[in-house]
Amino acid sequence: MLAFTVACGGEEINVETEEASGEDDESLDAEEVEGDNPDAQTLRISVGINEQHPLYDSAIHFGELLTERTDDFNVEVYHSAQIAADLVATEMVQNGDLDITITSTSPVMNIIPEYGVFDLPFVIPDEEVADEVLDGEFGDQMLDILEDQDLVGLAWWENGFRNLTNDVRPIESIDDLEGLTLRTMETDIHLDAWSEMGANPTPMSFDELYTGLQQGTIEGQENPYPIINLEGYHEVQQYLSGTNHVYTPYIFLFSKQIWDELTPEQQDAIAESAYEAREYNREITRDVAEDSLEELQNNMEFSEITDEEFERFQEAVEPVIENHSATIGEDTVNDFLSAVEEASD
Ligand code: TK8
Repeated sequence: MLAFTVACGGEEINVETEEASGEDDESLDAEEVEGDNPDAQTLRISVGINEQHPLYDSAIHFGELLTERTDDFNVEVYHSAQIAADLVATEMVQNGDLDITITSTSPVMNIIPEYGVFDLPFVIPDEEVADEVLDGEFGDQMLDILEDQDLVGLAWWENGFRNLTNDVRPIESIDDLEGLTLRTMETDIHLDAWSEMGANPTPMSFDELYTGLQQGTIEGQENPYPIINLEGYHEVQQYLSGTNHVYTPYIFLFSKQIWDELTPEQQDAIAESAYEAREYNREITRDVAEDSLEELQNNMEFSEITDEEFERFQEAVEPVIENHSATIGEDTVNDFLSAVEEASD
């Protein structure tokens, strides 16, 4: 059992996980991508979402690309936080106890405050801008700062634009949010944003979310369409709103301690495979997002947010950038806003 505490929303959250011992644990369900080399080194990847989600498939695709490039490695992909939920998995990668995790950037802000920049709401307007910002100088700069924290950031993959679900009423206007209890990721910025919008948010690790919704501990949550659909939140939530309030990247994190033991050729093979799999990941994630929305519209009551209402949401969260600039770092916030502006032209 691995346990530690993170501070979020002025409260301490206890994070616990059953640490998986890996290879020989028959109780774990993983996809193995293997070459012919019996002496190959096994790289374990942990993802928090389930095996239906395009992230899992993309991680397997990474394994295929890597084993085509070299027979030095096998890859094992573990889904559904079997090894650990995002934040703990990231800590394990830092400590050299796990090779790779592909996580939302949001929990990473508990380790590297600059990573909160991606949580500022209503900044990235569409996927084209997201790609340009992440693939450009700003994205590189954000990858570079990981190294001081014993992490090697290899590629930006996609979680996507987040949308709101709940089980109380249709949310069409910001006024409808009043008092709604919402799960947010473990980031102060999302907590603050939803408080500014009038809801009653609470931070929770992703692996507790379905049960929280099912048991009614919380009334709503927000995630991209593929997650809402493939994790089955429509089974326990009736209403869906197209809020598109923030874009969450997935980041491919490799353990620096393990990385430093590899040869430059091995490092290149891994880096190139992670980078190459990015295109595949974005493509399938976007396809699945479209299909997921269609399916969700059949299973939930869907509300579009009118342009007028969208502006009211945006106005309500204006203080959030100012409130969190000092924590994230003024320079990082300004670089991010400039990169988005440039990409939007
Ligand atoms: C899955 C999480 C998830 C995130 C969340 O591991 O916690 O709501 O959107 O994707 O990273």
